[in-house]
Amino acid sequence: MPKVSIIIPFRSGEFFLVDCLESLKAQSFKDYEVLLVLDGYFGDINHVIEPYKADMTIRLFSTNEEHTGVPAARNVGLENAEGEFVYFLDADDYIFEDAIAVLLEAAEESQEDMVYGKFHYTYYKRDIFLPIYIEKREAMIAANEALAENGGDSDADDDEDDDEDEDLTEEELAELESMKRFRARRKAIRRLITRKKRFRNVSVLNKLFRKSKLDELGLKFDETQTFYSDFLFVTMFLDHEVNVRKRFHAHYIKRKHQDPVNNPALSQVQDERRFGQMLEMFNKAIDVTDPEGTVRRAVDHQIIVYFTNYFVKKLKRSENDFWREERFDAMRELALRISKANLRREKFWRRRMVKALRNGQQDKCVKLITRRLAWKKFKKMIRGKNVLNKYLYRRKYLKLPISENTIVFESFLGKNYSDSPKYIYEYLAKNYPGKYNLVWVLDNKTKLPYEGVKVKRFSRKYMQYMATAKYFVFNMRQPTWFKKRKGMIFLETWHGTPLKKLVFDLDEVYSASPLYKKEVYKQSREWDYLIAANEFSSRVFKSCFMFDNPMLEYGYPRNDLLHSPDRDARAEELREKLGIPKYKKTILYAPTWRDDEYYGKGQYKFELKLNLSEMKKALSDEYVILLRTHYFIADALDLKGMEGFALNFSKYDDITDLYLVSDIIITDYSSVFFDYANLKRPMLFYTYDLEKYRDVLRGFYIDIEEELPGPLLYTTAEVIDAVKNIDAVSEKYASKYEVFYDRYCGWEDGHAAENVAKKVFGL
Ligand code: C2G
Repeated sequence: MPKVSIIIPFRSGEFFLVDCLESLKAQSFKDYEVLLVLDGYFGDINHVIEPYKADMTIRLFSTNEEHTGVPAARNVGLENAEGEFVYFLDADDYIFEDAIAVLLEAAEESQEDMVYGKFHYTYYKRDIFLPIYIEKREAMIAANEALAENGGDSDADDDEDDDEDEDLTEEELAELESMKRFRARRKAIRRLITRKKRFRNVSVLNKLFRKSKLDELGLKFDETQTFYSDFLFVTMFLDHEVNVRKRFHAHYIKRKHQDPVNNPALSQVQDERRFGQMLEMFNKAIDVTDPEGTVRRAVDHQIIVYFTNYFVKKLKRSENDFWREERFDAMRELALRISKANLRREKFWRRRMVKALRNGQQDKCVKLITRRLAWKKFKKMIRGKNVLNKYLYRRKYLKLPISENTIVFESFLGKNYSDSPKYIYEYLAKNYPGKYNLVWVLDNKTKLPYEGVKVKRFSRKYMQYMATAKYFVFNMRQPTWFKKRKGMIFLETWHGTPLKKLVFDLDEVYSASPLYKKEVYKQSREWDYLIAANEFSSRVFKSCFMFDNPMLEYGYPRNDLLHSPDRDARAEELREKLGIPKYKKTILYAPTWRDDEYYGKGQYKFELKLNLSEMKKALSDEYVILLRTHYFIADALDLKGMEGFALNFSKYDDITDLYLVSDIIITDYSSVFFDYANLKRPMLFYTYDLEKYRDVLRGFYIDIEEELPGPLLYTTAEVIDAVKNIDAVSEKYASKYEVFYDRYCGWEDGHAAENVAKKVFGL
């Protein structure tokens, strides 16, 4: 008989399940069985679990037609579990390699009925999350140890100090023990129910239950509950005199789903039945729990929080009678069941709201929440002016009429004057002077070369234009709060041919921004046109953005200059303007950013891995190097000692100018090479972290070893060698270059801006 039965319901997402099973395979504790309960899954499960059968016992079950859903699946698991303990795990999550061992040790040590561990939430898959987290965890353990030495408790486990109990009589010891048990249970109720920000987060996961205790209590999951059966299970369990303990060194990683559009987690499902089920759940919880007990207090608190934080807001916003009548009454019925003593424990503003509800005073509820929201907004407003501007956007500017001839241009979030929006703007300004009101969102000091207005991002003027312009030409996503009004036209130029997988083509999202897929889905619905520089981009964009509107297949406006007849003359001028020594050749180094190295949202780190002093020694007689970091990079390059050899153009507006003045480009996984290829000049790829970048962080659309028209290089020495032998390198890659050029630059004819503008503005 195994010691522990691990119950995993499974419906979909084999990719997730593999990570979950990998984490079980890595467990230090081996005496467990896995009960995998299929629930409406029709794929080939054997194919997924076969590789794990040698490492663990996996028993397969499935729910039947009359009993479906996660609660039913868990009940099947409970009925068939043979272990002394049961542990619930979700197929899309994974656990630390010592999680089971840690919980079990505590459970056995002092005859616990349940031991619970800690949760972490992440979008990351296992092999990304673990190394990052382990580093953090070690620091945390060290901090906890230091704290324990100083007599603190913090988040460390509740290890009771048994030494102090040595002089006590047996009776006293028993009493002390029972007090400790009582306190541990009360703490658990607070942690596992009361303090959960949302009641739907009350969960059976990462808890090791003694099976005999569950049998004794006759506990099962409520199969009528699709959404909240965990809440009932946990409240019912804790309402009994059970022995529980926490073990925060047992880590459970809860995967947040980053594709709520195609693959929502249960908590992301919008379902009309939720409200009814919630009421039923709370009513049942009230029915079965001790009216005077701590669990009941926790349940009452969750009802109150739900009403005051969520329901009243719905009530205020909702124009439909559903919330105002039927639901209000049902909510009132429930609120009448809250115990007076428990209500007294709540904050004053909450108490008032619940009282109004209990009295059936709907208008008073709305008045109270309106006042509270206004107060909160006011507090926020006096903290930041952007909030005030956004408020004006919503309340005032959106009510102004749309300005039919205004076009707003934005490139790289207002960081510079560049990319396709720049060339579309220049085409319009040169060819249709005075016809449009041209507005640039620009945070730097660049002066517009033609007519137009400059506004700072998030300024009041900007908000006004965002609310009233008819046209928008952006190369990145618009803000999430942007409201596309009827009649507005949004041209998304995007900012490169995709090499790295994007949005809906990504299995995983590793960037810092949460809810990425949902956001992009909403935003891309608002794009009326999208530009594709080549047939490949057109195909990828349709899939990665789930984009169905017109794709403008004219090449990239930003590359027009690279095909212009006067490009050489322009390059000469630019070299002088940029201070590039006359008789030197130039290498442009333009790497991309790394998803996993950041300080905060949009603030990425960059460590220069090219050894510039070696390059200077070997190449400075003939070359200078132009350095250009990605616009997300917050780190400034340290170029001490590199004077005369390395020039930093990271803040320069438009990279197209830098392409023009360079003889060779070195990049990595940046889309810059698709554009640079238009010049047919040599390209080198310094891909020192290829495996991590391609296989772990991103995934590529193309096989770069096959397709790239230049060598992949891994050390500075290799880069120097390639530069020294650049003619031989070019010759070696000549035929690949031709194929590459046809594929990715074939549509470029120097007239993309014109063609796009004619189409979008009906010229
Ligand atoms: N860029 C730049 N300097 C760099 C890197 C990039 O000016 N050192 C500009 C180029 O115009 C490039 C664009 O930013 O084409 C996009 O940069 P990528 O490195 O390709 O990365 P990312 O911003 O993630 O965009 O489909 C394109 C993808 O979305 C990639």
